[in-house]
Amino acid sequence: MLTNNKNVLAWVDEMVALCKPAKVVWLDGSEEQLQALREEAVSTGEMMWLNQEKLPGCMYHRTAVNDVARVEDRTFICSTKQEDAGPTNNWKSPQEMHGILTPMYYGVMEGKTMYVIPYSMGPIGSKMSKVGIEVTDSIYVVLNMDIMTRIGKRALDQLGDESNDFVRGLHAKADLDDKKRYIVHFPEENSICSINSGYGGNVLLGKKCFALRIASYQGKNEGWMAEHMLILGIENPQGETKYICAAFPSACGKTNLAMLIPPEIYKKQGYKVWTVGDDIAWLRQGEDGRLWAINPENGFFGVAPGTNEKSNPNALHTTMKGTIFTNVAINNDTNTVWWEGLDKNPPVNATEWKGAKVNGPEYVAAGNKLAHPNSRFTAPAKNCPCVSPEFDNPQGVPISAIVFGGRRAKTAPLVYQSFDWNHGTFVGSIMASETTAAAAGAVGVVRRDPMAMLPFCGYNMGDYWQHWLDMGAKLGDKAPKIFNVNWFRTDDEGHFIWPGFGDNMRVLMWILARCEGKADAVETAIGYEPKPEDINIEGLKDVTIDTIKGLLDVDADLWKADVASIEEFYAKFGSKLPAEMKHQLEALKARLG
Ligand code: GTP
Ligand code: SPV
Ligand code: MN
Repeated sequence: MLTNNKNVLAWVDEMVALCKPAKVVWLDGSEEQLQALREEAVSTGEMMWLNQEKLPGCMYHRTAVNDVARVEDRTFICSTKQEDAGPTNNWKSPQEMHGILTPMYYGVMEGKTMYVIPYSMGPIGSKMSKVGIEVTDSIYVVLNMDIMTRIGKRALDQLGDESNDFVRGLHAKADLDDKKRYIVHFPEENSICSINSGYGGNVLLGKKCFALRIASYQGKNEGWMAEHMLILGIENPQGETKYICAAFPSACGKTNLAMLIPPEIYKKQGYKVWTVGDDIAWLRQGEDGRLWAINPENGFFGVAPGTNEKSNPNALHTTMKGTIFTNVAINNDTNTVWWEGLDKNPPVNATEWKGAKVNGPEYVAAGNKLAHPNSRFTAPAKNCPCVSPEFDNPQGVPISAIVFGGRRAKTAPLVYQSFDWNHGTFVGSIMASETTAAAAGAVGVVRRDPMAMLPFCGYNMGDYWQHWLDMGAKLGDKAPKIFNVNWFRTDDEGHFIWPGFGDNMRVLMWILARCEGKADAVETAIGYEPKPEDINIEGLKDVTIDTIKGLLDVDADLWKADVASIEEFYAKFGSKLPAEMKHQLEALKARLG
């Protein structure tokens, strides 16, 4: 027995009685147990070993073809009152939803093994960490949770023998029937139910389900924040490190920014970049009054396509051992992996992500993709060449700046700073971005995605904005400064104008200079912008000061059109829209003239 905690034991008994597995296995976190599970998954064909010389410890998994991304239309927040889920979430009453789910789970694990995974979100021993238990019938889930969280006895020890403060997660693959797929959160019951999926964000219940949807609700009640944010540190030549959090929607560049390689001009001066997190931040006011962040995760569940030696060498190196690849393509000559954007040489002897053997170059030339656009790697954070020395620090790191951003072909400029925290909250609330392959549905459609939390806020988004305002009031003059960036402006031919990736550091340097009161700004209708000459373009080939001027241009007509769409969006929240947000919108309108 791994624990004497009666609450845990009683809940697991209840799950066993419901799902009726043939066998129950508790994950203790030992390497022997995990290795035996890897071998078992290989023996059943659920997973495959990759080339163990080139990619030691790395494995491959293919999901069902209908099960490759998060499913927002099948995701529910089941609070007692519908208004507590709000207009941006699907809702059913807990009673009705349990009525739907319970029969689906009844006997769902007959003849199978139930794995009980105790895990900690956040470093063991941190006051900011929280424990969850996930039960699942999938070894793939177990092995991913082992990389993404801190699993095993240490998590149960952290919980202790008495506490009932753990998030209950029930996952069953069932038939992988997408019509019966449900990703359901009961914030008031501290529980999550997932069924009929085997894809990451739907089934690794510590991640989006707990660390964002349930945790955002807990954060509102307990006075802290759970955000869809990367955390990175920039160390200056004097050895001082400043930390930035950034919220971008799914597949909009968090992993890439978190692991960026400084451009030569900064590298040679001695600047370094450290990765604390690439997807989720939990933020709390520290004793010193500042805002401190931990990364609740222990690994990276990153987008594979587009990752290469030039765009993100740190991510690439992170995936070279102990990594699980999902839905990428296989090079059958070497038993290694390939995806669009890795290099220009698709393998000739390839297996595409759905499992068909194809001639890679011909297949790609015919307009097909070898890897699924949302194919991913699950890699241990400790592999990352630039993982922060503070990664496991139970105190977290102090945050100087919060950055919002999305994919916008026009409207949003390269960077601007909010006038203050409340205006910054407004800036976050009006974020809009083109949809990506990270969620099922159309790609490239602009939608409002406040704080990059549209699919992840576990309660009414209006209350969430109020919580942001309340946090700002608490932080006072110690609050981080808030900025907005856009790496994705395009020219008339649809090409990205800004080089992005490592060169994004040039923008972060202006942001940090602003935080330290060392850079000037120009006041515009939407916020403070850099003087074009304050974005360092030294060493950039195709970028001139005029390019920067263009990237910073604020088109009043586009913004007026945006205001109309913001008004429409805000109207959905009725009386839940904080008065302050209305004032902010009116003030923007006035400034636009
Ligand atoms: P999730 O894990 O889904 O939350 O995504 P993420 O925000 O971590 O996105 P990620 O860093 O994996 O980037 C997704 C895609 O955006 C990749 O295809 C990248 O190549 C592309 N991308 C990232 N940064 C930039 C950038 O600065 N410029 C351009 N043009 N593309 C970028
Ligand atoms: C995202 O979609 O924002 C992700 C991947 O980070 S998933 O875990 O699938 O949600
Ligand atoms: Mn994400």
